[in-house]
Amino acid sequence: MISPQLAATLARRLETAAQQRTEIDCLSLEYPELNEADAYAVQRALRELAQARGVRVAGTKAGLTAKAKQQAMGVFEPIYGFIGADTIVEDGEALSPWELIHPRAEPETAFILARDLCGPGVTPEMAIAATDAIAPALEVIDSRYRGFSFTFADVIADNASAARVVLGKPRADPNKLDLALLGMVFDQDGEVLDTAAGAAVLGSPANAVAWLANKLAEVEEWLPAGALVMPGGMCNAYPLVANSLVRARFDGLGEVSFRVAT
Ligand code: OOG
Ligand code: MG
Repeated sequence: MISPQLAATLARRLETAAQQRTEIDCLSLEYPELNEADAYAVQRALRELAQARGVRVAGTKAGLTAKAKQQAMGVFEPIYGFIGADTIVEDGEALSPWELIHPRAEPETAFILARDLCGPGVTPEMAIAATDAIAPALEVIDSRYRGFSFTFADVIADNASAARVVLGKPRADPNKLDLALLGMVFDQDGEVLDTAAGAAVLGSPANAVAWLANKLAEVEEWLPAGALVMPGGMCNAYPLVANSLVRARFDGLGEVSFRVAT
């Protein structure tokens, strides 16, 4: 296990890369022995740095929960990261790509929890029962690593490439949706980029939320009431193009969009 000092040093390296918008080499190049537990220790140190800047943690994201995403990134296991309240963007707002390094957008169905969800033993049914509402969302991911390329440990340390969450205004009762069958069309200026159904995400996004609660239990953490939970992108992520309108429409749920500033 890496020392708390090294975890803090590596977290500062990632934080500086994000703040200065400069790509860095993968941590695994210098520390090839970095394992999953080490990487989550770096991520927690990164979260502490954000909290020390006054950032509130608004929720948790799961990532690499869809086969399309796993294949695109060459990492075949789900991961998680934290969502800083300062990274949440309102539906319809413009997003400045120059604040980020090489941002990409991906559609997700956001969960807003009514009650704590604490593993182990959380089932998808329990995840739905603890959910207040589902909202359409677009996550903007941005790797701090050169060429948006990384190992499993690298991407965990880099807070699962978290950068922005564009949270849609519509809200739906999870009991009124068939989450596995929920169809989605992802477009840029009306041109279809990709399509998917909820089942792309571990069979159902509710499975991803249950996985997340159970995974967090390994480090005695949980998903608290009021948290925003992102279950993972339903299809590939696409690079932001200046001055375009990025939109995702969900069957029975509504849509979310943002404009990419020039
Ligand atoms: C890792 C983050 C993945 C998702 O929804 O799958 C993620 C990455 O692809 O850079 O947020
Ligand atoms: Mg995502």
